[in-house]
Amino acid sequence: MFTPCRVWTVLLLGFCFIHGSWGILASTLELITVPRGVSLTLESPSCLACRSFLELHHIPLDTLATVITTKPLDADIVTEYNGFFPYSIVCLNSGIINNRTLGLKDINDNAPVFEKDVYSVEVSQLLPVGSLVVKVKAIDADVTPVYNTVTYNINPPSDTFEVTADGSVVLKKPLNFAMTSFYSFNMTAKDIDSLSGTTTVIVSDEIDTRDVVEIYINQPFNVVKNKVHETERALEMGLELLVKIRDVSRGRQSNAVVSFIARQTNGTIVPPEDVKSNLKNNKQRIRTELQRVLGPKADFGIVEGLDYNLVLYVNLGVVIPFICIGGAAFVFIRVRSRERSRPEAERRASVDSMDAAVHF
Ligand SMILES: [Ca+2]
Ligand SMILES: [Ca+2]
Repeated sequence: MFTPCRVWTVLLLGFCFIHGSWGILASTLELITVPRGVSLTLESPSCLACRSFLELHHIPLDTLATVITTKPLDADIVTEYNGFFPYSIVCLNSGIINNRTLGLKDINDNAPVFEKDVYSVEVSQLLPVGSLVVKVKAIDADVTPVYNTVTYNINPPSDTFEVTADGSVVLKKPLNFAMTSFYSFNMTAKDIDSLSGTTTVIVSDEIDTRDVVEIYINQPFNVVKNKVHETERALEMGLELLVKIRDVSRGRQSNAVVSFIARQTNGTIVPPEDVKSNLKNNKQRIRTELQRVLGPKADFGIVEGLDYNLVLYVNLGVVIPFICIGGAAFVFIRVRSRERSRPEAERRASVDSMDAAVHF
């Protein structure tokens, strides 16, 4: 015997069923017999996301009602319920609640996505083999573990790096930034059906700024900036060391200030004081190499902190004339100003006197 307001599901259409877990798409989810005169409503207070997928159709006094889907059901949306949609058919007359649980079988419709498109890290060349270089992570939005478990790979496989199951990239053999200024490789994350995401890892040298040497080159900043590679090679020839230019900045008068690191052929960084001694002791040879690249007037000087001696020397040739011009203008303005304040006769006498002086 029916209670006054209990509704009964008599037919399920489509590919879903209550308390089960297969299928995902259905336009009509359940067909309900309703006691005459009973009003119904559909609720899903514990899962607001679920409510947006379902709709109750019931004409007042009709003995049939339907629950339909308003869009394709997606198990991944309700991950907190492990793919189960809870909802209720409530009889408004009596307040009786008929609970439902719609179980959805997940499908593998999401590929893993890395948290970053590019992982860029700086590490020391002295990093021991077996050390962690960087940890990558890819998220697969499928709710079922079998579909959201990812495996990581380096593509193509690297001689220098390898990746563990949890996305940790570790060092397989010592780094050598003398041979390459940085390492770059691609990684993939795949799920069980080989749906995949990719990312790029860039590993560059962790430089101690105290190892950087700066020199001033008396050539236009843009010229040196456009010949970084050639300037690097010229310094290498002159210093007989491996050189990596880190920056070319604009010095005074738009000339160039070049920052670089020098290494032995085994990759060891040469202390800045040794590099500076080399620059001084082999100045002519280095100048000659720079002139091959930057022109016959190219020269350089060592930048010692704020001691831009060469820069100041060049600037003085410009500053001093400006000081003179500025001083002359000041005197002229002072004379004109004082002229206006003097009586006319006195001013004319003074003009005559100045004219006479001009024509001596
Ligand atoms: Ca997946
Ligand atoms: Ca899915």
